[in-house]
Amino acid sequence: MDICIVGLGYVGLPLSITFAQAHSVYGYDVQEEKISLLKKGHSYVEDISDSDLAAVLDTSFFPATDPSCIEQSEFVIICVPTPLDEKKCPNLQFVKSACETVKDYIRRSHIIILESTTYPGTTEEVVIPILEKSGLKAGKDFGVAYSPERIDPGNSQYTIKNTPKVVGALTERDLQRSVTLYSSVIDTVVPVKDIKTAEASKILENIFRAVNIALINEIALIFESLGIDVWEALKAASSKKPSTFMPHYPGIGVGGHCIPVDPYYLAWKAKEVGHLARLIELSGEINDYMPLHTLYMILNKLKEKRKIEDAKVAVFGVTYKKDISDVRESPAVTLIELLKDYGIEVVYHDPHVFKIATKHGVIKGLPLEEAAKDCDCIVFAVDHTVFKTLDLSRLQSLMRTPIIVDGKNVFDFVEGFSYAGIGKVNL
Ligand code: SAJ
Repeated sequence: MDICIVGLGYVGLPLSITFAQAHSVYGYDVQEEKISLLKKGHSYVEDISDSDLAAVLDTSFFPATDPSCIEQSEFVIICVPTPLDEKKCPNLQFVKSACETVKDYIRRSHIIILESTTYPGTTEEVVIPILEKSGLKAGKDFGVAYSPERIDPGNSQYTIKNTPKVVGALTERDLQRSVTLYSSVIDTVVPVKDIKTAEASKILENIFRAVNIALINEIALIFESLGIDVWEALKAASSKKPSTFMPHYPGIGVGGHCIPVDPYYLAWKAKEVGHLARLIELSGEINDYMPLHTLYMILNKLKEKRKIEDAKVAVFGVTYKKDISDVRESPAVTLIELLKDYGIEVVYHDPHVFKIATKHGVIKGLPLEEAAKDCDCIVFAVDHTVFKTLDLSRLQSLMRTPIIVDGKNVFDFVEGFSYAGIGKVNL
């Protein structure tokens, strides 16, 4: 089977490499720099090594800037971003432009599959009308399916191959062909009754996560004021059988391409049919509040020792979650912007991230000791594994004021520091 993957990001590239184990795969992307990097054997996606790429490059994986590769394929899988606009409404520009390209090369017996996370109805209300501008009819001349991506960046335990793949399609035949395709490289495929069910399953799983994270963030704030360590309470609550308690953990906010975004896709669609997604939107507000709560925690600690305007803060960790280099929607970047809004000198250290773009401009990361030197507070915004074994006495000797604000329970308690943490007992 020849396959064309449209969009070679953190989903499309790993999916291409996975399919290339068993099929011929064209990888098409509008960003020529991505294609030229791939052609030189360089992967820009952390989960794909250059050796993973080398194993299939030009033998079963063919990066292309020419969209005519779409026509030569039997299956066309669209993996493009589905962000929000500034009003937190769905921004389907990338899906639409990908479909506008695909329609120019669509042919009979094609199967077109969307993998981007989106609101139920997108495939039938947005994708198919654009594809049918070709003059061909969906379900009759070409097939259509939806199969949500379930990539967990940085997770080497759960891969594309061993993560069950949900598939919904326009017709029974489209479903069979899509199930056969995915089953050729993925251990478990979960066919569902139709496209909307498949779209709904993904948005449901991500909203479940976002709401549960908001719940534990809210409880963390309450427990801080009650002098209860929420992390200890979570350990105890998790001792129940897993089916009745699924632990989620507080932090300085939620980041990434999914959790801060996807709930608003359904909230927007719900309004179209007269529903206010109150719990979903409230969860987003609670999660969005967490960087502000962290800021107040820092200011409260600093004011005991230093004039705010004279203070220097070092943020340790700027990615959206631990042990990866992705900073998309990172709450740590939001926190850095808030600190700078207060005129506080901010530096950061993150072994995974060389520089970050903020509304105050680009900030380059500093090596650990340089970041700590003469600072008045170190904020652990991310629980990178390497942070857990830091030499705190060394850090203390470098700092001007030994204050630690711990966003992710990196440390239990630290001798010789003034310590506060999200969800911790803060004296
Ligand atoms: N987070 C918390 N507390 C938690 C879990 C996560 O604050 O208990 C924060 C993280 O720090 C991060 C954000 O939420 O900032 C998102 O965390 P995540 O683990 O959901 O990270 P993602 O977005 O990489 O999760 C991906 C998503 N997969 C896809 O979108 C395809 C998500 O839907 C999956 O649930 C997750 O992988 C997974 O664990 O599989």
